[in-house]
Amino acid sequence: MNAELDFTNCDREQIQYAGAIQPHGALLVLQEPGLRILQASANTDDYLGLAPDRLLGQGIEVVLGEAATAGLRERLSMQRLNGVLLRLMAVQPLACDKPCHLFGNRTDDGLLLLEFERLDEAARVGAPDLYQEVHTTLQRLQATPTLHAFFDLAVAEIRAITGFDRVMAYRFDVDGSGEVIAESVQEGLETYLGLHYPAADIPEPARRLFRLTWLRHLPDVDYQPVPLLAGPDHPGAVPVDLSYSFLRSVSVMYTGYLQNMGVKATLVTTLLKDGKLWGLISCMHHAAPKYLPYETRVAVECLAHMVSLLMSGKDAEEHYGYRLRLGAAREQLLDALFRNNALHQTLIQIRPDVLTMLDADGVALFSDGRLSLLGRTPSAPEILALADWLATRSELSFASHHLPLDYPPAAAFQSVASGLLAVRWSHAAPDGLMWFRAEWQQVVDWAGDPHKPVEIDDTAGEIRLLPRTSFALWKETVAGQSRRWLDCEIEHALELRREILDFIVRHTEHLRRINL
Ligand code: BLA
Repeated sequence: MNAELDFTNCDREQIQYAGAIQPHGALLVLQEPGLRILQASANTDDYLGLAPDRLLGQGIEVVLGEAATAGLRERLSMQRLNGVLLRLMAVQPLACDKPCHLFGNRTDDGLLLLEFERLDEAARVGAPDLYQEVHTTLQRLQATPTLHAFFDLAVAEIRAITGFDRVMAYRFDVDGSGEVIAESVQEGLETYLGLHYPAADIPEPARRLFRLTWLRHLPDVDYQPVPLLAGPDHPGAVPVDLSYSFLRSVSVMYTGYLQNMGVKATLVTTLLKDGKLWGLISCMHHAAPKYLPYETRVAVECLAHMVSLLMSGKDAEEHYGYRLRLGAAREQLLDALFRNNALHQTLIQIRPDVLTMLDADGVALFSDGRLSLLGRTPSAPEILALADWLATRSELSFASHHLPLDYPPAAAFQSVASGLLAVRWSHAAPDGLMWFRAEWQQVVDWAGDPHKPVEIDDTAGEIRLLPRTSFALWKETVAGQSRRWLDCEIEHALELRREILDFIVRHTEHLRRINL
């Protein structure tokens, strides 16, 4: 066993260059503007009625005929696809009696990828009902009273629409690990609600794709990958970037992982908040492979977009009262500040002080060479060293609910300050405010041992990473962490900083005038 094995291996797999697709469609790689076929998936016969050797080197007309090719050219000229996967049109391949959806995207290397998926007549007929259902769901989502109820409803509705036997909302933590925060699961299956998964389970290349494509579908975990073939005039053809392809063959690390979990099919959509990756909706099917037609996928994608947009509002709504209280307390504090003309005295000694208004355990004010403390805080030398460290950072604000991870000396005082919310007045000096939160000894349920995300198989004479096979509940007491800082608390700290700065500037000006 190699003790030095590096789990970032998973972060290095170039999953976009898979060189193969899943079998629920066919893919052609073309060169523009001639639309000559450079590569074809080995299964084109199944969807287009022509084997790859009859396509490679030919123009797309052999598949679509002249009229449909003219239509395709027109659509392509209207759309600079910019990578984004687009449904272009429904087509009837000349050599096949079944119609297809045709999707397209352009790679950064200027290649055109065309993907063909069989058109599902029943899904097309059912689409209007489905869109009505999405509409009703949106209205119901808007009416949910809390973020918790919002996600419970979102996963239940997506399960109703898709028929997957498990649908989860998964939220990322800052370190890349994550937690199942809502779940709708078929009776009889064990629940994953509340389980935490380590960052290594979803490596960086997969996260990159989450931002590019909103929806990824794996209808059959046990599928046989279909290779991409190149023509004889293109020996050793360059690997094609399949980042936007919906048919891309996925990593064996992922399929192995799902097989270990007893999962037969998945559908994963992205959740963004303020443009950043926030979480996922992950759908799993345990009973059998499960293919979701294009019409249903669009409905889920639309819901995922709406969930992303609405959840920020829900989050804000949920803390509305607290936000109002923070605002009112800030106003009172500033009034007092301008009346007293004394920063330390006002912020620390007069009620409401900077601590009572914000949910924290201690506060430190460092200004004009003076340090004032209130509540439970680290010692004065520890705070001054921390202020010096903060002053080396380019940002004027800092929020962490695991300070010892960001600043290792904090391990010495983590029981009183595992959480830190800090603002500095300026880049010129370490002066500013720090709120502390005590360590929150919480028990976290991990699905498997997060320190051992893979098992190692060296039986074949080579060391290979295998997805973990044990999903036994593994409990870890998380040390060195506090409750998270809410967005409204961070905003409050920033607003207070701006107002205090305003006070300092006016106060200095006032003193200057007096001394003139
Ligand atoms: C991909 N792993 C993924 C994806 C998810 C997870 C959601 C993206 C799938 C997609 O885009 O369709 C993991 N799914 C989860 C988790 C939950 C869930 C945690 O529902 C929790 C509820 N996987 C491992 C380990 C490695 C690994 C140890 O567990 C590597 C050593 C690799 N996972 C891995 C790879 C991918 C992946 C390489 C990308 C697959 C691909 O798109 O090609």
